[in-house]
Amino acid sequence: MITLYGGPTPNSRKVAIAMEEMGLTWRLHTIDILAGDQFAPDFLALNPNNKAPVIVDDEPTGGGEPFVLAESGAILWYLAEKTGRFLPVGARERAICHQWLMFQMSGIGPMFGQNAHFSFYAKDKHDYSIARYANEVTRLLRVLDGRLAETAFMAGADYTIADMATWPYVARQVDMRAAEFPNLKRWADLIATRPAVVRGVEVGRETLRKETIEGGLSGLSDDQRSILFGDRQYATR
Ligand SMILES: N[C@@H](CCC(=O)N[C@@H](CS)C(=O)NCC(=O)O)C(=O)O
Repeated sequence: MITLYGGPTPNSRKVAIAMEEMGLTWRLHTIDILAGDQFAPDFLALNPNNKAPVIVDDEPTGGGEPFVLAESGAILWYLAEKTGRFLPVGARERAICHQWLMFQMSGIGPMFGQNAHFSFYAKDKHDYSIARYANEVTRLLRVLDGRLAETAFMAGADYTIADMATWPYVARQVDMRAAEFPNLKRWADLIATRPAVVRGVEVGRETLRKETIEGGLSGLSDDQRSILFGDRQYATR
């Protein structure tokens, strides 16, 4: 059994989708990041970086004690190696899959995150920061659209963990910008129909809050701001 510590956020969805795709048995341990669950001592013992997702695998590859792993990209890679699925076999193809997974982890994830922060969550609107990250989002979508003009999926002909990592971040953007990014639209629509994806995106749905972009964005309370972006986030522990 694998326990996923996470909630209804893009990074946890990547992992839920992967486990559904791979036919793994798993359960959710909800981490409600707007309530500050990520600072609970039990969670910090799993990930001192106070971020979800984290998995605990009771039957880890190679045996031994339950295995704890953080960072969604590392988790996807571990699960793909554990099951031998959604990872190309040849060395070059595998490296290309890794390349696109890193493109998500180092580009799309952080830049989309900062874009959401400065465009929506920040109380003080700062034009330069808004433009900087909006431009990065558009640039990254353009790169991905170009790649998907050449190949069916990000790593090549087959659906892999690189697609699972990226889809939860870009699906909504692509819906709103379909005319600009037709190749991305084709790819996103195809992935959206996969039964494992339909199940995976539901992870933690019951704790989805209207305060978040995902939930409709009604605005964060002062406590929630402190937890995510303020005193609580940056307190020395
Ligand atoms: N690089 C990490 C990022 C994880 C991350 O930012 N998680 C967010 C939710 S999507 C979180 O737990 N935030 C809580 C906090 O910042 O206190 C990964 O890919 O797993």
